[in-house]
Amino acid sequence: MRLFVAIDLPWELREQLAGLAWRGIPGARWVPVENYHLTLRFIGETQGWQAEEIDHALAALRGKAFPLTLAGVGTFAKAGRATQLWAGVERNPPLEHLQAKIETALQRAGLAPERRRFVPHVTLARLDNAAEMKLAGFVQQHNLFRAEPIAVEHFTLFSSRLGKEQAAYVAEVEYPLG
Ligand code: 3AM
Repeated sequence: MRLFVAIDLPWELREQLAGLAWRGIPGARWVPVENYHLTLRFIGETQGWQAEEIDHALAALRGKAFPLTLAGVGTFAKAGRATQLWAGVERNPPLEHLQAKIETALQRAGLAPERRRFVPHVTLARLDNAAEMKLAGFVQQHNLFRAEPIAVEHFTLFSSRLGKEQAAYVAEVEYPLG
């Protein structure tokens, strides 16, 4: 099973994000509204027994509910090429704290440490050779985007099945935050 841990987003917020999707960027593959999420930790392929240990570790974690606000848009690039267009997250120490707790729990469950710095975001589109000018225009246009705050009251272990067009995500387990 291919797994990741993420924050599931309420429908109202998803619809607001979908409102940002814009046809004017050739090379952008927009994420469908049902797939929007905020990744806390990518896990990857796991065996059944390991998935169980991961579930136990996450279930044992005690975290607090907190508010979260999506704001701004940006891009990630690899080797000078933009690969992802995303909506950002306002500075959020409780979110970082939760992410760190999840990282610790998963390492205890036997996963290798995540080397990449946590940059909270919601991917809006994946990019294949998208024109820089169009991306810059998009970022400029939506720079002031700011959603209503949401209450994060659980986090979710998702499985992901890679499809031809888009991945299909299934919420496997929800872990409540107190
Ligand atoms: O939340 P986003 O969309 O940024 O790109 C994948 C997605 O990120 C990422 O995990 C999230 C849920 O699928 N992902 C996929 N393969 C990955 C890998 N090998 C990966 N992240 C790190 N390493």
